[in-house]
Amino acid sequence: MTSISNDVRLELYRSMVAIRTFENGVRALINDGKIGHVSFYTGGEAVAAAVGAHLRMEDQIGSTHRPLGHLIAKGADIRKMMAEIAGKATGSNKGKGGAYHIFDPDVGAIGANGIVGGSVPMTAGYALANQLKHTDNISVSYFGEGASNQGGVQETLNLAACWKLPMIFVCENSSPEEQTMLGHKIDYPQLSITDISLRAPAYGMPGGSHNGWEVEEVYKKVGEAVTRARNGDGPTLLEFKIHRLDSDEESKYCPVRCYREKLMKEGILTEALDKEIRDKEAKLVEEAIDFAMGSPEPELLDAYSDIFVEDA
Ligand SMILES: Cc1ncc(C[n+]2csc(CCOP(=O)(O)OP(=O)(O)O)c2C)c(N)n1
Repeated sequence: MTSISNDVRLELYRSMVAIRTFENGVRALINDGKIGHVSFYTGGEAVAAAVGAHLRMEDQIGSTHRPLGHLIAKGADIRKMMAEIAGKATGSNKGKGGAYHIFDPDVGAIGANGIVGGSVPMTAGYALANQLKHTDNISVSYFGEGASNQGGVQETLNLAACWKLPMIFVCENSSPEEQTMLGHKIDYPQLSITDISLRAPAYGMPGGSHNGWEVEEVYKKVGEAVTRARNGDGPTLLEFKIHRLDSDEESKYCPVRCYREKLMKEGILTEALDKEIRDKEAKLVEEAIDFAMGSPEPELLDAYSDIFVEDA
């Protein structure tokens, strides 16, 4: 197995800290009564950071109702993101999308979606476009374990396998399967369907289930799937088990904490470097908050603009 360079390892850590810091900034605004509800990504940072580290700007991601980590790891502008969440005219989508429908096409973030499972077929559309244009760009579709049972998601898995679409299905599973799927009760020899990735062979694609709080494990598995997709070998269904967490780093399943401890043990991260990384991300988030809070509300009549594409 190829080893991960120390530069990449530190970048994975920085990316996770960036996501956590940004979401904690959003939490503070909610607590101050300055913005409304947001579905947080906290606990999934290792997945987004690892996926983001493998993708190019030209690759696309389709996201969920918990999109902030996905977008940050894809390189989205956090000032515009913060303004979008605050419903301001300077936001990524001029304040019309909010946290649940945040897009940043400049970096291939082609849509968070408040409809559970809604972005999965759309992301396959981008994969099909990449294929038809004969590029080796790929698309990554994030969804949750609840979304995995949506009809559109199942249809997309099937079609993506049949058409060998250059895409990766990334299921972030934060609930015990026993609560949502009865596959574990199945009574066939050697078969117990408790992992969502076990649906992959049913559709004729590779897949696997892994710890989603261990960033290097995620990075390696995503890397294999990215190579497959770029080489024209079709899609992969990866399931990452994660734990949805609060703002702090107390949990043993906190990806930021796990990785900080690992990198410190190995002498790659020091207290001083950790502080430098955190201070830098905190300053960027502070600037994003100032930008968002100082930005104007959209004009009422702007509600009618940017609805239809003209001269398409
Ligand atoms: C089509 C649809 N049905 C129901 C809802 C209400 N809803 C919002 S989040 C959610 C749970 C989604 O679970 P999952 O996909 O596992 O994501 P998680 O929240 O666990 O990350 C539901 C049912 C919705 N937004 N869209």
